[in-house]
Amino acid sequence: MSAQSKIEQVRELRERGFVVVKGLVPSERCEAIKELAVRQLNEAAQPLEYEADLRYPGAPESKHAPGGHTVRRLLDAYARDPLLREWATAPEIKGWMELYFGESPRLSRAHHNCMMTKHPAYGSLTGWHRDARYWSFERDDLVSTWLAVGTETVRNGGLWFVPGSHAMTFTSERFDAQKFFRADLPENEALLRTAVSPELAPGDIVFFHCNTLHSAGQNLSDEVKFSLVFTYHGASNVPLPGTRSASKPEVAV
Ligand SMILES: O=C(O)CCC(=O)C(=O)O
Repeated sequence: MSAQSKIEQVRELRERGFVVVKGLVPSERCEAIKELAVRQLNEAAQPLEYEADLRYPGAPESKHAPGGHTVRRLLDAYARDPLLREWATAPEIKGWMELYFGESPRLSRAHHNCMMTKHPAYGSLTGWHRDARYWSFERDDLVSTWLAVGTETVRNGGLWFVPGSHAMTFTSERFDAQKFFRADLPENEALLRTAVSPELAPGDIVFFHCNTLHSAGQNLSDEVKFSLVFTYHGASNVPLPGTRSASKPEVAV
């Protein structure tokens, strides 16, 4: 367990836009989660999102191309298995989110809510972005938990974050049409040089804000990388009616 207190972790999240908490999930639980993920991936248990659906750089051109059925996400993790549901609503997560939001937390089933799978072949890289780009809530104040089910490093496509970027304002020209932060602009490039990629061990969690700029490379190892990701917000920060954010019932954690 991290030596940092929960209060310090929340403070770091507020200041930097992300915080790594080491060893939050015990190794037996992490192994059970991995076993489940490997089984569900092998069974191609629906609902799934394929790399070919998104076509980020490195993904197959279509589902008919070689590697066309490479899975990017095992969707709706909350409904997949009690093991995942229990983690999503675990007392340690509830307590953490209560401290951050200062009110009862809600889990969004419309965003993230998935087991990310990054494959060595045909796994794509994800450009710089803010998760809030397509999310619609009263306030851009949501926090995601990224559980490293196995080791995550730059080599196998671990996350990169720009410290402090959650609190920065940018004009719209600094993003492209898909709302990716443009790495080709000199003023963006200078900021992106400050990015860091925390190495994660199995059971480590990254808590990150929905406006924190982040990206991830391709998986250059020879094993699939699994990461379990959920998103939370305070009860008063409701999804806007009629949007994708309001398309699934939320969970009172
Ligand atoms: O693992 C990746 O490629 C990045 C995933 C990500 O940032 C996202 O889905 O928002």
